[in-house]
Amino acid sequence: MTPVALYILLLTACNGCKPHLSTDNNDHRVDTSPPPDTGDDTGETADTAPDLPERCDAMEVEPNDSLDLAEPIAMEQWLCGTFEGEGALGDPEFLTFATEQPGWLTVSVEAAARNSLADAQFLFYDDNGHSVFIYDGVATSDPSLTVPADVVSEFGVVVAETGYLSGDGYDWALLATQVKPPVEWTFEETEDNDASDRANTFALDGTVFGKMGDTADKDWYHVSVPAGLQAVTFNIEAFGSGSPVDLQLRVYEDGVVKKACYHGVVDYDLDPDCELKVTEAHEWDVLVQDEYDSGSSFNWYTMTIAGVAE
Ligand SMILES: [Ca+2]
Ligand SMILES: [Ca+2]
Ligand SMILES: [Ca+2]
Ligand SMILES: [Ca+2]
Repeated sequence: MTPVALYILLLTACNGCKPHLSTDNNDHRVDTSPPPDTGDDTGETADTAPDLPERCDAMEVEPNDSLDLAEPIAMEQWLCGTFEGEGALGDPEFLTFATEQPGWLTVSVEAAARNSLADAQFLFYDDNGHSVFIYDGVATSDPSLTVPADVVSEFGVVVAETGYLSGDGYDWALLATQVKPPVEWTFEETEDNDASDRANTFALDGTVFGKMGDTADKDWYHVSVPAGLQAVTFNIEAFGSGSPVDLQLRVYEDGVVKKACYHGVVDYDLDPDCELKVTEAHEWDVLVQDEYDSGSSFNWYTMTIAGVAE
């Protein structure tokens, strides 16, 4: 499936899954839209730089409404634009950028943070056809994504308004930047670990780096808990550090669920964080999977399992 087809499919699938904003701009929000371009409009001088709005390094160049018209952008710069189209999908912004070295990268869109009326979302994809759809960040409607990009590649982003709304005040800003890994780990998962009898051995007090690499991926780990501890803690770091996942974790003993963890201390922390009290030695199998069975090469996590001494 092409990214465009996927994009349209996902947009269609999600139409109505969020409340639509009123198009009547009468709620007294601060209008942060860029000032009108009062410069000479020669129509030809694309290199003429208009005054940039605050915290913008460059402005989008329309039309950028399809894969064929995708706009190459520079990394490490805030690109600013406005949803202002009339089509059924509002004003999609197709953008591309290329990395120059392997590593991790973050793509962030700011709309609410800049007092925009827009609820922005984006589709992110690489040139191998892997893609992921991002609606929200952590405790904000502004979407952000941090992923490993192990090979130098071109990437694409399609930014759109969640309700396909557009007009004055529906501004957005996007930054694609290379970053240090946001997490540390002591070993990496080894597939195929999709069943408990193929579980990866997990040494207590370690941290695994794994991926929900495919749809409905199941990652099993086996951990031996020695006697003499008072508790064992399970901590997943993923969504909170920019991964596009919503994971759950289950601890099994002899095939019976001992503990199921769905989120952190607060509900909106999607990363499971829980503990099990212990009084003796145990042999446990731990299953990590996505709440919605989604998977891609971008869907990473780390999990730490640690013993708490008496
Ligand atoms: Ca636009
Ligand atoms: Ca556009
Ligand atoms: Ca996996
Ligand atoms: Ca697996």
